[in-house]
Amino acid sequence: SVNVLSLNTLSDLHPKPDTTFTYGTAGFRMKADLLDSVIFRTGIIAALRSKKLGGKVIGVMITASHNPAADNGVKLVDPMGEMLEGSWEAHATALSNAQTNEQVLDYIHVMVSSLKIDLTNPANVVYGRDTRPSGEALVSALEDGLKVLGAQSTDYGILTTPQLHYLTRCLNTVNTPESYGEPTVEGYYKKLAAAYKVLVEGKPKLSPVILDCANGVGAPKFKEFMNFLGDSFAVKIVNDDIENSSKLNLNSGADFVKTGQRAPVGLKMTPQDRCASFDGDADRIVYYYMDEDNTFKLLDGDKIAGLAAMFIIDLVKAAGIDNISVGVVQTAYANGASTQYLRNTLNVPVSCVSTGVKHLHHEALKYDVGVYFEANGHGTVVFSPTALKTIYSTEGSSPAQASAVRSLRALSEVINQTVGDAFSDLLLVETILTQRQWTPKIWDQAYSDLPNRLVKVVVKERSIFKTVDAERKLVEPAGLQDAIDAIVLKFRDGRSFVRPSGTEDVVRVYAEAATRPETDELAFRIGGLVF
Ligand code: 16G
Ligand code: ZN
Repeated sequence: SVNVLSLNTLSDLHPKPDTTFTYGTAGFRMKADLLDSVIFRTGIIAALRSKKLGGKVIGVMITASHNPAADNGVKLVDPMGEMLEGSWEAHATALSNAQTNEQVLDYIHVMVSSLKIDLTNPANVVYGRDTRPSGEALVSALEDGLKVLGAQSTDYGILTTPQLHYLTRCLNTVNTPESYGEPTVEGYYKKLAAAYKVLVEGKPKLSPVILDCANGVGAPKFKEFMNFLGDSFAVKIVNDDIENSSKLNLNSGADFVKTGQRAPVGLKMTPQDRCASFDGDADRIVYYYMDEDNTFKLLDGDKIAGLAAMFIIDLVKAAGIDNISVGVVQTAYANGASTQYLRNTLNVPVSCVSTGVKHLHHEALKYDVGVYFEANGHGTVVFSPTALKTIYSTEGSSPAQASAVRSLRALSEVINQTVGDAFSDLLLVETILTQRQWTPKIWDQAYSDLPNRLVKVVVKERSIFKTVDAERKLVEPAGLQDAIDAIVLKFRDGRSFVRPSGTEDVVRVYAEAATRPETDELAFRIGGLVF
């Protein structure tokens, strides 16, 4: 049973502030100075989750991704490197909101009995953090939480979020047929670099990619990675100042570039350049370039999904494999033109799911090869066990087929299948551009994005907004969807939807239409309905 004395002593060190917490799509995330008790209790949840799963390794990542330096957050990683199982989000929320030590203990007991957790099971937890200065103290809070149930733990120090996902999966599959790689950061670098070298072997090298690291963890970690990539990869890193924490994500990074549709600070583009931005924990990436007439062109998650799907479909064909189905998963934020391109040009099935990586990942597992990306640049490709078996048992009956098979195998290794990974997605895109000898402009020509606008509307109570159909339709407040539909009808290629944010106290309005002025007007009019 729980050692009450130790729980009380440790819990007293991490008093709960007068705030209500929610474990949402981004885990717990807020101003770092409110997080001490939350992270302490997250340690308890991680230990319970591990015990529940018979001692499997659970990951804990301390990061606030693209948010400002003063924020921080925490997210749990399940054994195969996926996001925490949905039903446990409510337990994390409940435990974080317990008012007293007694209530903390009570809730632990509720979980133990309702979930039939055997407390005598071992608990194993690994953790890492991004470069935020608040991370160090929060790690101590986490360690205190892990002590409560006597969890075994390993501190992996500063990591990108996807590296922690990778490590968690490797640790849980070590010495099994599903082994995912050597469970070290070096093992991660070696695996990706070896696969990348196979993919670009013998192809003329492209000009260096200019890489904006948002002054976050991606900078030191990508530099480490370069020791393994060596000559195979040419990069020019900008925004790599992690000493001055106020610069983290400031006017830089994938979120800034995607939202503002402009280049980050510290990056002077010329029309020859191919640029990419990571976010603050390196699980998102967007590309961009400048056209001859100096207009900024964004290649977002939708463009990456299109490129990846095109490439994989071609490779599967070239390999002479005909029993692997490729599918793409998007959210309602995917540009309408990207969905058209996937469906009508590539002829791939496209599913639309609710916002949040866990929904995309889950849906992508339904295909043999599932490509999923959010427009914001978070995404990856997952290969089913059947697909992997086919790829590894096929040899190809001509040199061209054999080479396509080799590429497919290497592709399944270069891609981080646990979660969207900016490093791995960068290598994926660079592979395709190198194999095809394409400029970003050629890549961009697959389709033209419809103009689109995303606006935030501050409302009194965002919980009154209820959506269905992968967040594309409102069922509450009553009548609002009809009003939206009536307006959308008047716009050429018009599409608009309204959903409550899962991470901010706002309602988001998305609009797209045939032209920029029509899009702006559509967004304005739908926003007016919500307000
Ligand atoms: C979270 C999600 C991200 C999503 C965003 C939407 C994960 C790991 N992260 O950050 O995928 O795009 O929320 O935010 O699932 P919103 O609900 O405020 O629009
Ligand atoms: Zn992120």
